[in-house]
Amino acid sequence: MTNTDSDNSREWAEQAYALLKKRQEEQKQELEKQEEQKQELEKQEEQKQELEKQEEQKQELIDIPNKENIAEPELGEFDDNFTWSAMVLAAQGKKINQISIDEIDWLTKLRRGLEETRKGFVTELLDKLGDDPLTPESLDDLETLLIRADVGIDSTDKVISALRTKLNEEVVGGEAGIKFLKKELKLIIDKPIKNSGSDLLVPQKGKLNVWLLVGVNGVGKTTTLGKLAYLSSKSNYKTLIAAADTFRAAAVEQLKVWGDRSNVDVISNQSKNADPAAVVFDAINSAKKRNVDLLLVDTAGRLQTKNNLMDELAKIKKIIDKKVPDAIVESLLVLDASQGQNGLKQAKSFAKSADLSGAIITKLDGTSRGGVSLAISEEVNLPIRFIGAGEGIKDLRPFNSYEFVEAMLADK
Ligand SMILES: Nc1nc2c(ncn2[C@@H]2O[C@H](COP(=O)(O)OP(=O)(O)OP(=O)(O)O)[C@@H](O)[C@H]2O)c(=O)[nH]1
Ligand SMILES: [Mg+2]
Repeated sequence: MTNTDSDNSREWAEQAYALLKKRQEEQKQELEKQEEQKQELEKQEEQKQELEKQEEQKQELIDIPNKENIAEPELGEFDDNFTWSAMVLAAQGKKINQISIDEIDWLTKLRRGLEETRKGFVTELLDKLGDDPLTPESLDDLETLLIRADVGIDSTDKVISALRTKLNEEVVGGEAGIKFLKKELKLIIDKPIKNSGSDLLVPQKGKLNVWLLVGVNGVGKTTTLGKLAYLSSKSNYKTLIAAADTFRAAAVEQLKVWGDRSNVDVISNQSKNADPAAVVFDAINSAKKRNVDLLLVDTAGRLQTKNNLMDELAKIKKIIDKKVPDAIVESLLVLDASQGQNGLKQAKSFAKSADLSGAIITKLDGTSRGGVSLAISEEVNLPIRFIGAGEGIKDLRPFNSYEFVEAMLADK
């Protein structure tokens, strides 16, 4: 190789190097550009999700029924609903001058709410029975209908065998059959209530009562708590709310709306990932200072980590036991009636680990599965304490088994 050759090849190599370097530089820049674009896209996606979340939360707040629900209901028509409701009240010993529009309004709602349950059940049963006495075949039909209404196998067995025994002893007409059925269903629902020692759940005066509302997400815990705050403060119990669902960002706002409506304060901790037990700790301090009768605790239906809901509840309970050992604590499982058998499953699993003292059945309006209340009583042995039939602040009442069974089996 001559010198010139070597000079040339050096020059060539330099050029090649420069070219490769440039290409590599360009590739690097291209990669950086792609990375930037990717990050920009990710950012946009995050912003979009954040906006969607905000919109969802806003929607939830909008979904909370407005204040007009607190207005006194107006007396409706003198119709079938009124007559039925008045008769149900009269049958319980109410005098004419003791009946309020509120009560009529509620019973009308309850009866309407259970219409779907009734339709697939009593109406069909009455059609089948006609005016004829009950036969073993009609008992088979009844069995199917009860199971279909989510009354549960155990309750159904109990009722059917009681009817069968009666049928062996005497002739039972259609109307008498329904009457007997109502009595049997009421017995099933009343058993855990009687066992609990108190027919009606009310806060005990002179003590701090703490009611924890527990249950899976979306069943109506927060809404029920809002309605309970209203009932309680209207009944002159000094009431306070603890916002111990620290998972859902909108939960505190949702509670504050309910609190405002019933003039009940909400104790919360707005910081991200606040500890629910710490919120309860603060709330108990406030409750003691203010001489509160009833502290209502909203809990999460789902958590950010996989740690168990039950562990979280246990932690909350521990705090209560430690800080106010003489408090009267109620753990009330909230169940969505429209979930039927799934609700029963939830009740069984919560009952196993969460030391429940009662159940609240919500969303009885517009479901065909009100019968699940019987399964809860019979199979989980939980006293039903309140029922909800609507999204308004007044759409929750203490549970009354007579009214419930009458509404479930109302025959017109
Ligand atoms: N129709 C009807 N809707 C109800 C009733 N109770 C609650 N809801 C509605 O059910 C939805 C969920 O209620 P929430 O009270 O937020 O349920 P939650 O159990 O607190 O839900 P999480 O906090 O997500 O676990 C809301 O849209 C409520 O308005 C009821 O009795 N009837
Ligand atoms: Mg909630």
